[in-house]
Amino acid sequence: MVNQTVPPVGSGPPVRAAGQTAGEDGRLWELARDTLDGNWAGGHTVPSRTLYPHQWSWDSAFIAIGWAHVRPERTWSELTSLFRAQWRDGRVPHIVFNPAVSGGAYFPGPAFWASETVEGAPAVATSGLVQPPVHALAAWHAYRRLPSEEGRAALRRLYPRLVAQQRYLATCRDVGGAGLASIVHPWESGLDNSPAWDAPMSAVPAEAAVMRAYRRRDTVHADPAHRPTDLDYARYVTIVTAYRAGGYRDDDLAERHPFLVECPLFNAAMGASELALAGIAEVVGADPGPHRERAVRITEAVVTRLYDPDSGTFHPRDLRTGRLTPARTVLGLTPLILPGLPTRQIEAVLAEARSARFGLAARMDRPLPSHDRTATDFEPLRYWRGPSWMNIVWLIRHGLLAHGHDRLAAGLRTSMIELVAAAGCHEYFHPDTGAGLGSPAFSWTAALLLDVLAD
Ligand code: 2M8
Repeated sequence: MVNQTVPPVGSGPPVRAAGQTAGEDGRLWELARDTLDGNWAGGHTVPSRTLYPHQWSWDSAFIAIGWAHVRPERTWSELTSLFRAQWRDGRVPHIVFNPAVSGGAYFPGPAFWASETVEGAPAVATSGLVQPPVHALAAWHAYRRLPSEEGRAALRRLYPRLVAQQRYLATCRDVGGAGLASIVHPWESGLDNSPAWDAPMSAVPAEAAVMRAYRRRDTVHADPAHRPTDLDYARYVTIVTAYRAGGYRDDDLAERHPFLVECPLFNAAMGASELALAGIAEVVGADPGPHRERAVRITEAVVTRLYDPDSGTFHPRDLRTGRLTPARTVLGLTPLILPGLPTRQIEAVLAEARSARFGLAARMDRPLPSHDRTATDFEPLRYWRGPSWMNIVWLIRHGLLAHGHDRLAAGLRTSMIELVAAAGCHEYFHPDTGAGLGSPAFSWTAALLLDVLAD
């Protein structure tokens, strides 16, 4: 049995929404607020004006946390606009397309997804995939930061939608039948080209030539050497094409779908969100009990299905082969966000995090990488194959706090602040030098910086 007595990520005493801090922190505060303001599109925030000109699902959850510190009303607009695009089956799409932005501004755009042809999709064009369910966790964290009547009203509106989101994942996506959700595309993990997906992706039939029919837009705005490869994109397109051909239905995924994986972060987020929902349920007058029970069951399933005693860390399980994928990526550390994680796994993951692979310390000498820095396929410049990302660092920091590792959590907080102080609100950071990479004005970096500055 796992224990559930530790408060979930995002709980703790409500904190004053900081803001007017002096000196260097004040400069960073203004930079972060201005970055968010610059990306505000009226009703929602784009992750980046150039690379990602629409609304992204898990970005919006992190962004909502940042808005709570500077323009609290936008926290609730951000989440409300995202959930307005929820499908009838409960899925929250990973992209909500802004009809005012040209269809060609992002690949793959609305015409590729063709959501309007699917029954149960919303009126607005969306993708058919999902992203890690960090939304209940974000809503609860933001509310705890600044409890208000407006926040309570928003939680009352959001609660049934958040419940439907979790229900979709726990039922339609439980392809393995063990109580975990499967992702059907690397984009659903949020860590698109992580080495964690190399093994399952190598089985997806695709050739780089597939991309001759399309035009990538990301490489217009970012250095191609810092992005997924054309072969990655060929496979991304092939997997979406297969899912779309089945009307984005989930009923026979096991028989026909080329990519089916149980991801540790995705499922840890699902478990942590159940605990957040228990908190929200208390505020809105619903029963928190079933949420707590589900959190226990998900935690147990994450441990049983995704922990490898030989490596001492968590790995995704590839349902096509039944095996855990071998790479030791930062995904392996993320079950720390589960307050009920058993001591054995906490200790193992801490050892992994503190090893030369990730270098976690009370005083970090380099940023936390997204992949094992001792691995031969570690790529310090290429997206999720090495660079450091704020949202992952923020989640792991909260996991450390939930388990009482305050000094290590402080190491991550300082590292986040130092990265932005030196490089700005970049999308990701070089894991050795801290140089800024990707978009230079990236929303979740700004949002989560505000949140750690406020601590
Ligand atoms: C990245 O993913 C999108 C596809 O969803 C892309 O590369 O075009 C990822 O970093 C993902 O985690 C993120 O949500 C998205 C928008 O910031 O960009």
